[in-house]
Amino acid sequence: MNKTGCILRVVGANCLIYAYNKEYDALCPKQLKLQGLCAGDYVEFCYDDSINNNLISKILPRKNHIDRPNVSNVDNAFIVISERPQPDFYIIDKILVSLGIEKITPYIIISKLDIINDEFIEIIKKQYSNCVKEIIVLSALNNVGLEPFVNATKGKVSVLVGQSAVGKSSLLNALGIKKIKTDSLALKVGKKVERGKNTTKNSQLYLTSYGALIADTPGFKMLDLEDLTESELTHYFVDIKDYAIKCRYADCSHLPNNEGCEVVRALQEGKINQSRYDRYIRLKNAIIRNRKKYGK
Ligand SMILES: Nc1nc2c(ncn2[C@@H]2O[C@H](COP(=O)(O)OP(=O)(O)OP(=O)(O)O)[C@@H](O)[C@H]2O)c(=O)[nH]1
Ligand SMILES: [Mg+2]
Ligand SMILES: [Zn+2]
Repeated sequence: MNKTGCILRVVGANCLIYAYNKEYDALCPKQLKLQGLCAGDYVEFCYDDSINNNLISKILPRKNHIDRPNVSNVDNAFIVISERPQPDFYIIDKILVSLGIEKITPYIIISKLDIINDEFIEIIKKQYSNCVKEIIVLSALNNVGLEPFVNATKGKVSVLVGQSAVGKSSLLNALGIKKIKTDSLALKVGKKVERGKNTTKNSQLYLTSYGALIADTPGFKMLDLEDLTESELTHYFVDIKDYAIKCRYADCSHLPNNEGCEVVRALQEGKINQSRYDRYIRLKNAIIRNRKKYGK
């Protein structure tokens, strides 16, 4: 009889499946590998006497899929940031747009609470409170503030996203997932790390004791945002979108010199964060440049 389960890991043709509160080994036929079978995929499988193993017969339709980490059916993404290595806010904004397109619920985790300044937390909150479901501040090293993360991940498929050495693997270690070694432990937070040397390689979903599936990741591959239209871009800047919709000018660029523009007014009234707005314009300009370059 067929069982249904969720892929935790694919290594060659060997898969680990989570189903009915148990883990199963199974083999994946070549044609399903070619369909890109990966962690997070729901599959049908059953025991096959001829190979003395479980065999996967079908991948069920996907809700979404991201390339790096290579995971399907992602509910939540946690963008992990800390004061060191310094966050690149332009990249964070682009990740937020990508997550919006894939309909993945965004969260921000400010990690290493034990060594960061209150001002840093304030800077993040000012910019992102209106853009993510929740901003969670925690210290994996001291086991402080983990509960909101546990609540948000319970029963869901989540990915940890963020540059190297921000503390993603440490967080999973703090949850008791022992299989993950803290890859960067040996690497000091230095130039090399800040450039983004990634040390966690494979996409795997880890099952926590409280029933969450979480992928620790080597990075995040963004979609080609430059192919978006300007209004699509605005749609995924959720803190700007509502004002843009109310703007009285059709085809408004919402640039600072547009008198009477609703976005500009919200900016002046402090309802839109200036730094977020500046990066919105920067990304919009990148889109316009790209369109000109390719004559679209
Ligand atoms: N002080 C302090 N240090 C932390 C905390 N969490 C992680 N670290 C340190 O930060 C460094 C990087 O942590 P990792 O968990 O390996 O970072 P990562 O995000 O998994 O890095 P990659 O696997 O390279 O992407 C390690 O030296 C950790 O000990 C924390 O809460 N407080
Ligand atoms: Mg890691
Ligand atoms: Zn406008």
